[in-house]
Amino acid sequence: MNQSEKYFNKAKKLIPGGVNSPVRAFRSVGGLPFFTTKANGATLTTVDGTELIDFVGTWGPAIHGHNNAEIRKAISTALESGTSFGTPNPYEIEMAELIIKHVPSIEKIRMVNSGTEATMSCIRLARGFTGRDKIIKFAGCYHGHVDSLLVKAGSGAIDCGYPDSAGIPTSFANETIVLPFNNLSAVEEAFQKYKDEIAAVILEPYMANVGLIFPGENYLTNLRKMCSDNDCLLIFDEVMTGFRIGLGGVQEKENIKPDLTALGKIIGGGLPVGAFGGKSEIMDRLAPDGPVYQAGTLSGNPLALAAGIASLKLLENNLPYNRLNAVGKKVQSALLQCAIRKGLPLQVPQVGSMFALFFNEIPVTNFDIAVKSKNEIFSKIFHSALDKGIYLAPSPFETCFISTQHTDENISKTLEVLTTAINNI
Ligand code: HOZ
Repeated sequence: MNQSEKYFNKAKKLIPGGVNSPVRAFRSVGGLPFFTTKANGATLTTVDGTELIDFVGTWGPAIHGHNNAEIRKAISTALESGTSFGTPNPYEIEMAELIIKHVPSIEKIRMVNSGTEATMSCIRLARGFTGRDKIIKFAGCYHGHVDSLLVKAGSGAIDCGYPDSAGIPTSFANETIVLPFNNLSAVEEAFQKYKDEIAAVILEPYMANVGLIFPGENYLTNLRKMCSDNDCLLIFDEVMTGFRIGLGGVQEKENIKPDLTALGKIIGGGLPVGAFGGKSEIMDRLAPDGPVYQAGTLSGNPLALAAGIASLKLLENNLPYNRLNAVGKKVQSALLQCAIRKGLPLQVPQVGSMFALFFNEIPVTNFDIAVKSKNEIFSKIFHSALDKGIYLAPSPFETCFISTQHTDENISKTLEVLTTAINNI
């Protein structure tokens, strides 16, 4: 029995399922999760001393790779002055300025501690602002473990077989209208049926918690228009895509301004940070100026914001997006060519440094099609790769991330391993 297995056996006695977040349990791909002792650059080192080229990137934040020297320095400098103040601090201004400068729709921003808090606060604010209760979400979009959004959710909720979590009161779930992604008629019908009742439409504009699924042509533009026509807010959950596919996220790339945006992951530089922001007239409805209450003891924490600011400045200064996109395209094309030669129905959706693998004959445009993918093939490839030192996201319903620290050598090795795994299917 190796060290990881020993730790996992012990963890299972102390922690539900042995993990502090279900996606870490490898339920989609089977087998046992490994324990990590060290993360550096593009690699993780397991408790058994194995070095893995990592494409999970701590589930998104690690765009600069792990243990980045600038981020570490920013945290140590902040640490000299204390760990938490519980008062306003100058980092909060710097972070707000950075986010507002780059994310086109954000005029005011509030910091929280996770993406879940960010989406939760967005929907409360939307409800408080519009005086309406219902929310439209899309099947397979995962917005963290927020009660009213944990209905037909993606990510770990699919791996574990509970896209509709237990523990959500029916009365809450009834306020959530779940629609298929990429289907505008469904949205139109919902607006007709629930006229004047819908506070907001929330979506991941690029769905990144059920593999990776893109909106069809004009889908986002039409959603924007429908929301405006129905006096309902449009909320983009850019926790995964914010600062990942460009400084301004999907909204900049697609030139759509949502009313509210939820952010997380990269803006924390590896420490727990989330944020939500949008138009001033909406954000000003938050307490203490307005009646919508939202708070947090550790919100705007100096260490977390120092890390996040360093992370955003590195992106501003180095603008790594072209190279990351080129690497993403290289991975996509190598895997597709190999699958075509082998006669396997593989799709590799990719944008910038994000990619996913669907073994599916039908183009994956929504949750229902995604979950019919041949996951047994994915699992085989995942395990063959892991055995050879490549750590892909441990589920076909997650997205893989490339970081600035993945060298050409890392990528060549990865492609060699993955193409061999595909050929051996
Ligand atoms: N959004 C992340 C996965 N898709 C969350 C990671 C987690 O649930 O631990």
